Amino acid sequence: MDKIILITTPLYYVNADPHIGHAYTQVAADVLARYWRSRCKKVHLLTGTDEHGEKILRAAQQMKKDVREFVDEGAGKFKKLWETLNINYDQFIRTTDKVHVDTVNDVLTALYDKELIYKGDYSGLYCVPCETFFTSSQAEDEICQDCGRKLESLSQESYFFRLSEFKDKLLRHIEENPDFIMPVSRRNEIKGFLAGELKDLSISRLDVQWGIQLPFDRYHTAYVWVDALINYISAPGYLNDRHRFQSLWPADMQLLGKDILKFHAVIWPAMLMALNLPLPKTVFAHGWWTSEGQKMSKSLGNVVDPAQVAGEWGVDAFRYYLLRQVTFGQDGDFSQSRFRERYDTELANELGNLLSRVLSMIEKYRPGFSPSSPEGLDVKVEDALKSLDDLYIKANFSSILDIIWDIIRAANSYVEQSKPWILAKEDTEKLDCVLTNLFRVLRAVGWMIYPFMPASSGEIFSQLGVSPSCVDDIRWNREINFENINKGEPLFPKKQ
Ligand code: ME8
Repeated sequence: MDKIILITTPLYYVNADPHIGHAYTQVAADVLARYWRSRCKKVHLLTGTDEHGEKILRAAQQMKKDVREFVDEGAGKFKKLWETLNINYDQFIRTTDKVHVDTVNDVLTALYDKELIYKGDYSGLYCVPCETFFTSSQAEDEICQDCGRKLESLSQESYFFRLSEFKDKLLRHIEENPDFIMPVSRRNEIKGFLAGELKDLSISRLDVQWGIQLPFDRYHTAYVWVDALINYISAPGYLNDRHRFQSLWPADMQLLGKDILKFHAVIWPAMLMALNLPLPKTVFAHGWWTSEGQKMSKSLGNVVDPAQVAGEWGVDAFRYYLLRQVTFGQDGDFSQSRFRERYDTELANELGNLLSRVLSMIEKYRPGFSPSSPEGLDVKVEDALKSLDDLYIKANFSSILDIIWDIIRAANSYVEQSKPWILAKEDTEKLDCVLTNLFRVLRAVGWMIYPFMPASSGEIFSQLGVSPSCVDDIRWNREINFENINKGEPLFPKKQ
């Protein structure tokens, strides 16, 4: 049975409107999925929404809405945005889906039966907005270390997962699998965390009305994080379709922000170990976006709305900016002026202009010409194609875009140096060679930008009059002809 590449995103909380941070993870996941599909691999992109817990219930109550209606609306907002941003996901799971709820019940029962869950007393602090527990010594000032808000005291009976038992096994796994946590800085962070004491995890709460009741004690509700993490196996069919599950699990790439790395690199793998399931190949924690140099917040009014930016600048330009602006793994800042700068320089002037000038010259000087045996920028293109798989495995979007733009810039310089407008008068043989090389570069660039900017890639192909279906169709020595070129509107029109 062929293993399908499984790429996952976090399940986003439905209480807030989606913003640039959510779009970031989502676009990155979509770029990876599109690339591997374009390499003829089977891919499953899993995403969804996190809908249980006190935070969601409180938000619904504040809006005076029935909680079910509230979560439906919330999930709808994410789906709508993913459609706008051209996110081609394969599955959207909601933690309120029946199959998910049944799977959580099944998993918790199994862990309880294995005596990996036991009853005890929890006394400590809890952050409702982050749905995170803290001990008094972790937060002496009773302020949440993650969001800075006031913590609530909790003292109640609770069920615990024997997380502490997995500490050594986790450390060994991290040591033996350098790609398990990426980037390296995050891996070191988790190793440091695990070097300290690892306590058992409280996995249930009394008096939470909106959530999954523990199958072995209905007075208790499952901790939302335990509930939500299980989606990664409930969605592929752990409970209801073992065959499908085996073709999908383990995940190849679990993408998330650095804020929730501990849940994914400590709690989640320990749960998988407890279930005797293989661990994901890679958990990649990307960095954090701010807006114009500040933390995004409703009160500051600086929350970046992806639909609004994409409406103003175009979906592809937004997708490009997200992965171009920041090295994946590092923090980033959204700024209108930098967006404009990249749009004008890299998209309109460098890429858009290359397409437009090359097609103008072909139309003007060599309409209908079908050249043979060209030479020129071939090495750059072929080298780039060879290096892509490895860079995509590492989610190294910046290097991929660097390589593509290096080719685009080289092609623009080649136009300047070879001066086709003079060759048209003096050396038509050389002219043919130059235009052929440029056509080949554009065909390859059109293919290489596809994962990032699918619509622009389609537009380049349509203007070139080609329709490649796999990488072999755009290789340097694949035949070309100028007969079907169809110069169209600028790819990235200049904006006022
Ligand atoms: O944590 N910069 O959901 P969430 C970069 N439900 N990425 C950001 C971001 C920012 N400013 N803000 C959000 C949850 N993100 C849980 C997850 S998974 C089983 C449960 C992205 O709605 C980033 O991927 O708070 C981050 O990890 C995620 O949204 C948090 O989404």
